[in-house]
Amino acid sequence: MKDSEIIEKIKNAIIKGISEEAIAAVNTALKRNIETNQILNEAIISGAEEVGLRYENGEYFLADMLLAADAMINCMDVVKPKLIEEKHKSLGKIVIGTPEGDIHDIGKSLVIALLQGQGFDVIDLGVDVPPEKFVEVAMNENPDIIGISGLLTMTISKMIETVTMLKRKGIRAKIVVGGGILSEESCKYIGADAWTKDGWKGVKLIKDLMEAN
Ligand code: B12
Repeated sequence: MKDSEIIEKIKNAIIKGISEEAIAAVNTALKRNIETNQILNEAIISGAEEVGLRYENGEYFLADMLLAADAMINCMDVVKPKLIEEKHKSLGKIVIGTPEGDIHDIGKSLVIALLQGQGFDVIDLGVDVPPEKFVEVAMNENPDIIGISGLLTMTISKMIETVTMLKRKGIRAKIVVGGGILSEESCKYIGADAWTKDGWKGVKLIKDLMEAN
């Protein structure tokens, strides 16, 4: 089987929500030394995006989507040890979470895997994180970057509250917001330093922000 076929196999198994098939294909890919970045980007992220689209189009129901999310997370668990083994020295520390009121965590999990794969230390605050929690952890951990993953327009106000509180407390970390609903305009409105709706672009702009520091 060609490498591209194994990648397709992982992606299709995620889309179908068949964890065992997806895990077996990821293990094959790792044995064949297919790059972890390729597995993440072309199979796992690409599969997650396709599932999101199908759900939005009404082609998929909640149960289909949750099975697919499970398969994706199971695949990431298989890839993670390899990602950690590959990283040599820490590129920086990132605290990340979704704003209060928002429980979408598929994109956050993916971007965390990408960041860890590139050598960042990531502290995951999880979902539905109140502004005070971001501040508390930022004060204790002194991260280089704070990431907020937001998928709901109605929680933009919470992102603003979080950024305002972080700045008021004198936190100097750069703030990056990510998520499918964001735009240049909403980033300015939130008061963040950068924004993205693409995981890889996010990793690149985080690296750029670190260099500019
Ligand atoms: C899956 C999903 C759900 C799942 C979430 C499961 C889970 N565990 O995450 C469930 C069913 C629970 C759900 C619930 C709801 N959802 Co929903 N959901 C989606 C859906 C279909 C896919 C989101 C997704 O996972 N995309 C795939 C990932 C990979 O993309 P992503 O998140 O953008 O992440 C990428 C980048 O943005 C980036 N990134 C993400 N975060 C970060 C952070 C940083 C720092 C960086 C650098 C990068 C980065 O990296 C990722 C990889 O490239 C979207 C529609 C869509 N197509 O996006 C709606 C959507 C987000 N949901 C929506 C809504 C309205 C809801 C509900 C309110 C529905 C309801 N009426 O109950 C609830 C809200 C629940 C809550 N309180 O949070 C709306 C939001 C609309 C809006 N503008 O506000 C959307 C857009 C659907 C729509 N078109 O109406 N949802």
